[in-house]
Amino acid sequence: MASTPFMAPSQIRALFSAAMSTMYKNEVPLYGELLDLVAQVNQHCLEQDPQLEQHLRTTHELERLDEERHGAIRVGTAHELHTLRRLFAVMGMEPVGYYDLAPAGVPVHSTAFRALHEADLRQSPFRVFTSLLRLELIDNPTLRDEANEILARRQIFTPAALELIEQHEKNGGLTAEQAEQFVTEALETFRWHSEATVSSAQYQSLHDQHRLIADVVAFKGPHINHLTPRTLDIDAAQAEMPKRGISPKAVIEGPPRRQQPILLRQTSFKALEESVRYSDQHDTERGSHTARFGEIEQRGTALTPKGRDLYDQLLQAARAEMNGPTTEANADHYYEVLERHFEAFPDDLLSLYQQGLIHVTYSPTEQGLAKAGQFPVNTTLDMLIANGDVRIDGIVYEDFLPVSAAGIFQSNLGDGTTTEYAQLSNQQVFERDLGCKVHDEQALYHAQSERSLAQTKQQLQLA
Ligand code: OOG
Ligand code: NI
Repeated sequence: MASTPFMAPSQIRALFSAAMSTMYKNEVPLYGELLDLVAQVNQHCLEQDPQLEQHLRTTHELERLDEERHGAIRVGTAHELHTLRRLFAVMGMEPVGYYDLAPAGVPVHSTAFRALHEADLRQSPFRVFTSLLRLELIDNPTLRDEANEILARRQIFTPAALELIEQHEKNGGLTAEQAEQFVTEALETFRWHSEATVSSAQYQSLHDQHRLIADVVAFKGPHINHLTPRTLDIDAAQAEMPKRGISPKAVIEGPPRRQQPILLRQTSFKALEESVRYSDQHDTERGSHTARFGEIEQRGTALTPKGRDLYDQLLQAARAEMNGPTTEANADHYYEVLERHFEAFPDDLLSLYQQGLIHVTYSPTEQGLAKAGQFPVNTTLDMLIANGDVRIDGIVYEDFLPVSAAGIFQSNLGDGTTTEYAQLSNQQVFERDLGCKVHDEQALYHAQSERSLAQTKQQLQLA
């Protein structure tokens, strides 16, 4: 390969992810505790389950496990979102998926910035769930104008970051030296600022409209609001949290516990009370704001559209049966209901695959490789799998779930009443603001599966 003077975007992303983790550990000490807890749970899982270890090794997930995390930010204007897209592009992160949170009472729509190709994900799977506030959902016109004005006045990127983004666009990359400077400068956008851009009274009226609106509008930047490590056993992690003085939300979001984990299961703990200073406060006066929290997730296999439809349908049915919010008091009942509904979702790899519910990668086994070039012409893929000449592995889900995300938002915004927003989702408007279309995650998983199949056929010398 021709060498370029530039640092690989995946390497910049890995640097940024590590720098972000260090910054967050300093800002939110409980995050360090969380990393500790997850490392301990993961080690235990790997020791107990050699098959799991084998799977993670085959799929190269093991090597990225300790580095794996996602963060989340919320921005206020189309221009901020647009510039973020350019910033993430420097690190090889592109918008994947469209998430509309308005139906769940959260006035934002979102995408996830991440690497697209498995080779890049392997180097750094770092992702950022990025939400744009939908000010048009504020029903008070005076407040809406005021929020717009406040947002129009702020600049969330440093001049050097903007300059380096331009360099990247103009030259097609950044040198190692520029990349390091870029990481330092980009980090400034995600840092916590305790000085509010608004007075206490303004903060209060923004907050009264929606806590999220205050969080986005009242501060100098879109502080990273959580950073989530990946655990191999979220139930164990959830049970361990209280023992370490962390109190998790009432229930784990997503599918129930299964033999073959699917999609994404998540839990979080409450935001911290931050001391802030409003613009009308004197040196020693302080107010408070809750914004930042901790979260843990367990990732399972990506579902096909057919699998996803079944998941959505079963989750919906379970929630309908609950007929109200899940709380500490009904958590056990909720899990019971959820598990009962999910009995309709096959729970072994082969059935999941045969019924077209999951995305998989194919790889030749030792046994298969030994027979390379000797397979009869009419050999089918199903035969190869059944004979143990080809192995299938579920592709890890790299994305997010809107219902879970809404649950995470809600648990950290306080238990106030949820607003029903009538306005429909608007992917076109989001993409216009973003400056490009979001990638379709289904197409990405499908392409990865096809790549592995082509490679397997080639290795086995099949037509
Ligand atoms: C984002 C919440 C969504 C997840 O993991 O689903 C999220 C936010 O609170 O800004 O991070
Ligand atoms: Ni999250």
